[in-house]
Amino acid sequence: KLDSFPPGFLWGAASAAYQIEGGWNTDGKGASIWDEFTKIPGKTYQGTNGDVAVDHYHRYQEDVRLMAEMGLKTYRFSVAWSRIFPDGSGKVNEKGLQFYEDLIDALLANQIEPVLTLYHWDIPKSLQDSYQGWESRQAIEDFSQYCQVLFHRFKDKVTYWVTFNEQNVFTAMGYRWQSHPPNVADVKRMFQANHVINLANATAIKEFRSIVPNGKIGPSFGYGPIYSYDCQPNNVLAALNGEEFQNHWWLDVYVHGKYPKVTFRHLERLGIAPTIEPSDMELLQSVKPDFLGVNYYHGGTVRVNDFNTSSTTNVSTIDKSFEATDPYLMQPKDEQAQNPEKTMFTSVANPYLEKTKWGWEIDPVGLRIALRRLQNRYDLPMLITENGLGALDEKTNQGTIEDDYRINYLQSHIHEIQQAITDGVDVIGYCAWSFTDLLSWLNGYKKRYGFVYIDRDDQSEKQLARIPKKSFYWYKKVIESNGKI
Ligand code: BGP
Repeated sequence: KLDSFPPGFLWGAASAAYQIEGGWNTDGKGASIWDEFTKIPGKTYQGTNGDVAVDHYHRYQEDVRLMAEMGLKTYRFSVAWSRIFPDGSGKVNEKGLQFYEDLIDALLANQIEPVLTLYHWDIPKSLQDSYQGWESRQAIEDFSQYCQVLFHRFKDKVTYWVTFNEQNVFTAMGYRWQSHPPNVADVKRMFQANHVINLANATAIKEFRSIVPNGKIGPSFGYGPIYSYDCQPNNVLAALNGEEFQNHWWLDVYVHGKYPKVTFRHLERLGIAPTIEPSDMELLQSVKPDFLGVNYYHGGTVRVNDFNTSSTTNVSTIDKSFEATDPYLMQPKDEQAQNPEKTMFTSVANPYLEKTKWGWEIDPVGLRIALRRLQNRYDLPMLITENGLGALDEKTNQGTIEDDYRINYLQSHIHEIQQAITDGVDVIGYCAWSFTDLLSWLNGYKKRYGFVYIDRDDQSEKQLARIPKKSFYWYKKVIESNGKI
């Protein structure tokens, strides 16, 4: 029999500013890079954007009432930097601060613990325009100013703070794949911006220690455990590479203040390692988060790249200056520099796992594996800051949403968390993604995650009406029973 969840376990749900708030230029808010990016034709599904989103900015009281009805213990949300500093720095916009204060007060009045994310991908556009955002060290200073305003204002109300949401995702999507702003395709710039963000993360945590001495702060990382395709030793080695390149590359910096050696050397050889200034590593080593935020959707399966069968290999173009010792360094260097992991591993489908409609593998046991690996390597309390199922929910003729598939998904993941806790892992809470349906960055409003359905067809004055789904009532029971499901 499994142990029950620890007393005080933080049962929650999560969201992010751009995905729910709307009011994109209301009460003095400035534009963020997402306000701009979603208007570029072809970048998002059917051109959807967050101008109105689910209008949480105007309806937060109604949303908090529903959270209270559900019995939520915690709610994770993000602050839009451009509401606080419309131009990214300079003058504070009091109305923006007041909005978050009102939200936090409403949560506290209902005994809901706020978890405040400082950065969920929306740097103010003016900072992108004036100095290329995260590529400039000036962003460290401006981010720190912004954080300090929030630390001072909410230090007595908010205990849990998240610095950056999924730094691994927004740097890759934004600086490599051109599928997020700033819409860049340059791996060297990606690693440089990533380094600056690491410094911003460390600087913010340093400030936090003196301003909010009793608070808890940490990053939320998009973690997926990497599996080897099979037990062929070269594939096992590829999985080791994958785990380092996809995960430890960030987590080792957050927790141990250092970059993993194998990946760093590899990037150096390719001329794409970040430029590190003398005091950088000292700064990174001087701070440590209080907890790790873990966003879990799925892991990845890898094997060694077989360049003999790969169409991208043209043997005649191989640069003879390659280190001949490594059998996998078979591509020209400049090509490798744009695809640095190709010689380390390649991703393959896992034959044992089902997928969602969007091709995301469904792997509850992977969550237990994730928690175990993270506990072993980093030994910090963990808060699951996201986990959930995107689906095309439809209203029945009775106007209800029977999302049993979501209940099954969440239940199986919660079960694995319980197993991990029984194993000895320190998990302090679980925030399902998401509370209401919201904007999926690239997939628009049809990919729904919420416990609360947002009716986008309703043209009455009740537009964007909130309808609790079947999963809402199920999760309410999970919370009431502290996870005895
Ligand atoms: C995470 C993000 C969330 C959320 C979630 C679901 O990476 O932190 O903001 O969007 O993924 O992703 P999607 O909307 O692409 O299905």
